[in-house]
Amino acid sequence: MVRFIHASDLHLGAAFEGIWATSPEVAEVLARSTYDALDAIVKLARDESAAFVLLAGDTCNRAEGNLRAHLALRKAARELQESGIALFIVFGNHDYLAPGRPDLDWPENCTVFGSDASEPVIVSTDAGEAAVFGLSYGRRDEKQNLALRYPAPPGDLFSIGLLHTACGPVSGHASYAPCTVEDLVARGYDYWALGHVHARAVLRPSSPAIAYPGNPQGLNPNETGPRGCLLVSVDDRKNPTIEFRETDAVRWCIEDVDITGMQRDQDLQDALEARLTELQGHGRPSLVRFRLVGRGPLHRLTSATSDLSDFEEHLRASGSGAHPIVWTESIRVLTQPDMDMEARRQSEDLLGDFLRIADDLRSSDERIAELAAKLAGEAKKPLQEIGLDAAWIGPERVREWLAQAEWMGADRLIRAED
Ligand SMILES: [Mn+2]
Repeated sequence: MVRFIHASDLHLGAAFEGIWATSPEVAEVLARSTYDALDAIVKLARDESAAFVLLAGDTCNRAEGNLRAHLALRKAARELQESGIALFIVFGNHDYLAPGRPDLDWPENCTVFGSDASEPVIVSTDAGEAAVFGLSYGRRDEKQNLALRYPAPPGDLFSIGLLHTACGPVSGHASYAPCTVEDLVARGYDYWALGHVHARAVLRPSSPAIAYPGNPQGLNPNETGPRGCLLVSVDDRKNPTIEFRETDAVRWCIEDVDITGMQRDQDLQDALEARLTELQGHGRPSLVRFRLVGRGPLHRLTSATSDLSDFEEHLRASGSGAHPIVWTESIRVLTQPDMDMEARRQSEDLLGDFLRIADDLRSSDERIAELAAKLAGEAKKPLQEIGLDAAWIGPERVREWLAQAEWMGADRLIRAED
């Protein structure tokens, strides 16, 4: 049985710039987290006696000016070599083969694929041989379908294609080296080790297996839950068994807190603190985005921006000195005022009209996406000035704003009625 590890999108050296300003002790833990995840991959490879490790691109966050990341990667390659484990690397859109990238010697067990036609590397293990093919990006915005350049595999060996690609329609990721599942199936390989998409996904379980392991360490508030790599065991009939293994050092999570039934400010504070204590019990640093939901009198408090940031600051101060750290990334408000909105939505008056228009807009994915694109276009420059990408404005955020606008508008119309 051949056994190997498939990982991608480590983004070694990701900087988490926004967090340094507010919470340097948290930013420090985060800045270390991608390196910790690499250590966890090396340890897993040893513990599981893997024959080789595949890194499917965006291992380093930047191609240039990121020497620390490249040195860490080479250190990992040397550690694997000491344990007799081979390493295969392709570079992606973040760590493409830029002329100014660090020029380092790699140990013998390590294959870094170039951007030209790929020759397979045959890796021999106690359990048999496998052939590994790969192509690195020669440029950041690779728009060619690289999958089509992978040659026919040698028939008898278990053959693996290592590729950084946007396979099929992917959302939330740039369409680099786009290909389809059908393109990959047609190449005749046994396993496609993909990278680029940060969410774990097994697109096909076998003949060929096609998988994204997701990133080994979550990088932002939307990359929630356990993160890691894939441990793949292949039997003598070339059937792979794919298992997920956690490698993340820090975990992002979204916690919904329901204000329904709460009467006092203290009730909310107790609920938030109880949730932080619970997370701390998990024994790993947690970065939390709270979403306040439900309906009740506390809506007035949660919709007052200054009160909310006081809450945020209080929770951050109490959590960031703790061990392990439990840090409040933000508190998002999705609460509703204390009234029967459904009844009001049916009524034939100005408030009813307003609520129905809001509801129509909210229930159309297409119009939400349109609105997000429009706002992202308008706000591109100011966002850049504070170091944010236009993609920061996505459908999820627009839905939040719409919900807030709906309740604010309803609140004012009701007060005007009174
Ligand atoms: Mn990528």
